[in-house]
Amino acid sequence: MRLGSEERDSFRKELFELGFDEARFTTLEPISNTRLQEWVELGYHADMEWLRNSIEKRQNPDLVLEGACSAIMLGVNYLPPEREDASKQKRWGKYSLYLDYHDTVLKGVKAAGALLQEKFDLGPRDYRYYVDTGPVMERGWSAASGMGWQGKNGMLISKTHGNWLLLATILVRLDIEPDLPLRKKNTETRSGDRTELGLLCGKCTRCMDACPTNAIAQPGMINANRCISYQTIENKGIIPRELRKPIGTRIFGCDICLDICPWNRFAKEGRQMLLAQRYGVVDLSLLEILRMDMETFRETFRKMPVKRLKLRGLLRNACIVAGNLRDDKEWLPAGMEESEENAFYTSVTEALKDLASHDESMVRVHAVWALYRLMDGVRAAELLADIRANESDATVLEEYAYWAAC
Ligand code: B12
Ligand code: SF4
Ligand code: SF4
Repeated sequence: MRLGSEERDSFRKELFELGFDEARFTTLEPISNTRLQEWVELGYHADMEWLRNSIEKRQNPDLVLEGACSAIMLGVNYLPPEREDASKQKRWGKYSLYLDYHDTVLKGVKAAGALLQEKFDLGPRDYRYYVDTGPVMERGWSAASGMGWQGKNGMLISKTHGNWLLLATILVRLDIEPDLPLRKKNTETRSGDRTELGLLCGKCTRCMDACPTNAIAQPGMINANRCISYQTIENKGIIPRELRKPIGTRIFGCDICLDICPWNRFAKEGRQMLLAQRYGVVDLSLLEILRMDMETFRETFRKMPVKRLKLRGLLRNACIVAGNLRDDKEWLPAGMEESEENAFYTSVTEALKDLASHDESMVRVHAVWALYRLMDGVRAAELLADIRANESDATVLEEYAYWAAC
């Protein structure tokens, strides 16, 4: 059975009604270029070995669902409403200000699957769906479907929604008339490289220039080892010392190379039919986070992406933000008078001192780093003398030794 353009377009409308902001169709075939392989060979996947282990499947969708000939690429706009204190929001990756999209978007994708069965007489084994976690290159297939193109920042950028689409995929054993990929000069055609990196970026390099850790190794190629998003979300251990300062005020995720992109100017806030906002998180103060206990963590981040980081990971990230406080006052309480700043720094220092004795050595390393960044070295050494005397973990002792040698 082949789904012609009329039926396809009416199905698309139903997908919009389910809450998707984009629904595009593409034909599947093995991917001819080897960019994913090169990326992994260069070590840019950091310790995400699951990416290396699934290269073949990612390159060839037939290994994921035998006989699948089309992909339905779905996009959900997650641009939150603008707030007066927008700068606070930049501390968190925007996607983390919602209940975990893996769950909420999945509900829509399941409903789309049910529609496929009902309308086109398919069985549950005739399609497979994923939200982020499957062995499918979601950005490449979305570009192939004409939803947008992959920018130099690696993101799938849409002319309508800018950088603010979350993606989902349905691979299906149904021959669907494909949508056409984008092409330069705003025309669409089937010819040429349908997924050219940076297709509509022109000479712009804003994202590459803005990345504070130089993580964009080449246009469209992110070295995860250097990426703040990887370090603050995926890395479960110690964050390399050289990256801690450039992490700046970012506590979870990073949108710097997204925010700077001029294509966002056309984006409007999302309808949020498949997302559930938890915007209150941006109001958490640094001291509240540094002092957070397990129960509050569970309650605050229930069903949210931050939950996966666990409290110890959040404390680690908060220590880094605290250590950077003197470089950027972004996390200082709003409206704080200069005369009150000393008291604030004293409270932060006390909280960090407590974390320097935390059960987890990984938290202790970052607390020690933060105290030395915030204080004069001699005073930090004095403050930590008793704690250091009881320290036996090699990674924490290395942090002390580093500062002693400075
Ligand atoms: C691993 C991963 C990460 C890693 C690595 C990021 C990276 N750039 O590769 C880390 C942890 C750093 C990360 C960070 C983020 N991520 Co992420 N991540 C992924 C994941 C799971 C796999 C990406 C991957 O395979 N990377 C390897 C590179 C080599 O592949 P690629 O990016 O797909 O690009 C290659 C292919 O397209 C290939 N290619 C070339 N030609 C063709 C042709 C065809 C037909 C195909 C199919 C492919 C193809 O070449 C490209 C370049 O090498 C995807 C979900 C998924 N299943 O795809 C989400 C995903 C890319 N992440 C997402 C998001 C939102 C983020 C963050 C914004 C989160 C945050 N706020 O902190 C940041 C953005 C960082 C950035 N600038 O990329 C979204 C992006 C949505 C969008 N509009 O693009 C995705 C799609 C998740 C989702 N379902 O919505 N992420
Ligand atoms: S997400 Fe942040 S650290 Fe990663 S490439 Fe973009 S700007 Fe750089
Ligand atoms: S900032 Fe410029 S170079 Fe980067 S993705 Fe956007 S348009 Fe492309």
